[in-house]
Amino acid sequence: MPAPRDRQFPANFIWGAASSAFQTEGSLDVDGRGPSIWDVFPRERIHDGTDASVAADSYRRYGDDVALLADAGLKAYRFSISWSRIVPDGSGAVNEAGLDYYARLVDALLARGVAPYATLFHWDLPQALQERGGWTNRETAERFAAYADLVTQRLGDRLKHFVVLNEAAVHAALGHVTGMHAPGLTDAGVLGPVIHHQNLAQGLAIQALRAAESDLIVGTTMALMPSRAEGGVLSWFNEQAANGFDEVWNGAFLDPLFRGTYPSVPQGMVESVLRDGDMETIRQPVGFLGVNYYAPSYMRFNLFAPSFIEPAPAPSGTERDAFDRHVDPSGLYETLLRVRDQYGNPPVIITENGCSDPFSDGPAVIEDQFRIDYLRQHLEAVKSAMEGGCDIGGYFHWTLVDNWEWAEGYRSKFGLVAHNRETGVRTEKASYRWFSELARSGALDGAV
Ligand code: GCO
Repeated sequence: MPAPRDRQFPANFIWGAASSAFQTEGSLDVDGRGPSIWDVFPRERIHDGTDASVAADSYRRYGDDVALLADAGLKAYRFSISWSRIVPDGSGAVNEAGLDYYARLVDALLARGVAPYATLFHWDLPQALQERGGWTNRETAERFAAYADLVTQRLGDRLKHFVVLNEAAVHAALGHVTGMHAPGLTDAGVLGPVIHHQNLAQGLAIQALRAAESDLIVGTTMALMPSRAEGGVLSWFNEQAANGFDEVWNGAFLDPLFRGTYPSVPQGMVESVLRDGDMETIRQPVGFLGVNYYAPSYMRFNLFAPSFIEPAPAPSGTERDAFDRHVDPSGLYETLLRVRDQYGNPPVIITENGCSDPFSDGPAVIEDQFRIDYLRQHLEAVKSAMEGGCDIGGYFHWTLVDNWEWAEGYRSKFGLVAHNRETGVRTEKASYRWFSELARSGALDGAV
């Protein structure tokens, strides 16, 4: 990866922060919200045995979040809308109180000059839809489009930026194959249908959004990562494994959206649910592609693993974060160039990037130099990619306030700001101040 030629981001580059409803809002039982798949996911499968009933308490303290964003000079906030706050059973009656919450949040952001970017689905499917098969059921895609239409009808006069889906690959694989996430299934046989119905939902929703308001900027977000093969004597086999994984993890979402086709491995997995016309529905122009990046993956061949593919450890000696993820900004650079070269150089926004404190049930690390270092390295990769011609318009840090990290519960903390769940006090970390200076000046400090 080349070093950036200079360290100044353009003046119109969008600096923001990202979050999601279930991880952040808390107040799960108020104002008519219906249960989602994460509400019923067993507590025993959360590492610290917690639930998200408090989270960052943002349902009640969203005003504090808005002040933190605006005071930092951030120009945008990516949050997600909880489907089950708005349509508690996934289809049918609309819950006005749920819509009101998001209207208040959007208005508060706009009043402070922070552009709202709303993700429509960040993994918290209404439980009532799961009981009808969730994403294995084609109907869920239609219900999603109806919900997306409702949101734009009601908020689209003020809310102009949408991220349709968040990381469909993670939801498909961790929720339906490994069982680490809700709905907690361990059935590789449903992977194809879950992938395809999310893609279809996305296509239908993009069409609905565009029909409802013509001036919306509609994107979608993917968890893109290079799939690298373990070396050694089996390296040829490992390459095949890594390529197969890449087709399912990255290609199964990029190719349908930008080319209207599936790569060969996922094609075989979706065939049973693919209908005439689906690929035309899925292939849609987007205002931007959201790229979430944390680390590359390493894969290898194993004769005894399902589909002969299993994760491999990162090469020894590489730096790791608290998740044991390999800290490797070159994977971000490589991903951005791939999008440039293979998918027609669409406008891109980095919709998530960041790192966790070391896992701990104790308080957050306030002097978080490791986070500043991580961000600086990854932003160098972004800048180098821009200098290489990638059309990258913004960078959203994951996340603003420490929140509830899915199966890790509260023991993983990604925020620029700490949150004391007993007192509600939010404490700015060193990274908050650093990121704020960057957002104001656009100048990445430190030597190249
Ligand atoms: C994602 C996840 C986030 C996680 C983050 C850190 O979109 O990847 O949505 O919810 O909190 O990735 O692991």
